[in-house]
Amino acid sequence: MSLKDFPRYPLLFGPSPVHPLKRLSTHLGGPSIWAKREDCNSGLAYGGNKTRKMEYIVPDALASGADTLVSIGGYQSNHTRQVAAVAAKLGLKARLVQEKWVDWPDAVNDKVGNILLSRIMGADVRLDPAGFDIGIRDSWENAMEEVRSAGGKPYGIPAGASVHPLGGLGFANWAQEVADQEAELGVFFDTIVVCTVTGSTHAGMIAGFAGQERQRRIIGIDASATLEKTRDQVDRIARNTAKLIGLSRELRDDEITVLEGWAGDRYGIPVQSTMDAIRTSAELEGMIIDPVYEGKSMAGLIDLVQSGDIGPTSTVLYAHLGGQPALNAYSGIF
Ligand code: 1AC
Repeated sequence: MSLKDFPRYPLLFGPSPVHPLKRLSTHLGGPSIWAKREDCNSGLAYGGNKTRKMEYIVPDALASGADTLVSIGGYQSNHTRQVAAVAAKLGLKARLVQEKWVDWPDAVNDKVGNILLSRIMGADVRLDPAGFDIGIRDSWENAMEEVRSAGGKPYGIPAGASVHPLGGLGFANWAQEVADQEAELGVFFDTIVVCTVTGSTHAGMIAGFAGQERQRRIIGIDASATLEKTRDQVDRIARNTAKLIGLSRELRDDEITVLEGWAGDRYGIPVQSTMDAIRTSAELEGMIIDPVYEGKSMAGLIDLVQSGDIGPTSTVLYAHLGGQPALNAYSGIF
């Protein structure tokens, strides 16, 4: 079985844009830095990385005869917002468990940004006081039971669509898309930088690039602040996805890199380097990134360039995953 054998329901405009970040590259004085923009990959509620994953999950959801997508995330989950958008597009209901993953003192944290968009799209949004955890949660299983008891047919999508058996396929396909864009543009990205929390974005890339057998580093920057859980999850999903898409060898341990140092102490809480990275991207490139995911991965990228870990002759692709609607819930920091 290869990636092409999995049914895919089109939700994206097409390949997401790839473009150079010239002023950022000049500012950092070394490698050539580019971005691939999942924040403008689709017309569904500002798109994002989960929309790409949903392309491979929707066929299974439709085949199951479900009438309700049930998912989970924090109050400012990008994932649940994208599930709400896909449900609206398909004419399904969305039941969303929004846990208090981040204890953030912004009065409108549970009212603006992603959660506002989910409400506008008609999702049944329920707040839950539980804190951050990337694992499978009782609240999510209970939500599916409630849908069943009310006579509905739920289809469960775990946090970030990550531990869903098909959750890595969307980004395995991203890796193929990158290879096609490299051929068109005449570049080779020897280094990919991506934020990682629930793991399947990063893991899917690892599996997808492994099949290309070219020498490149895929650097996951941890933003979970629960490093070992994220590392284990990336490892598991990458290996599972590699098998699914028919990689003819085991992944090597050195293909799975999750770096710590930019998450701060807790998921969802920006630290100084996050804020600096957000301002740098905005002021030099007009590229808006967020305080939970991309601000942390961009802080990692900047430090890795400045320390020489990413060398001056590298060509780097920064994966923008589309987290920025959460900015509304963090206005206080600016
Ligand atoms: C953590 C999965 C995640 C979200 O938006 O809920 N990125």
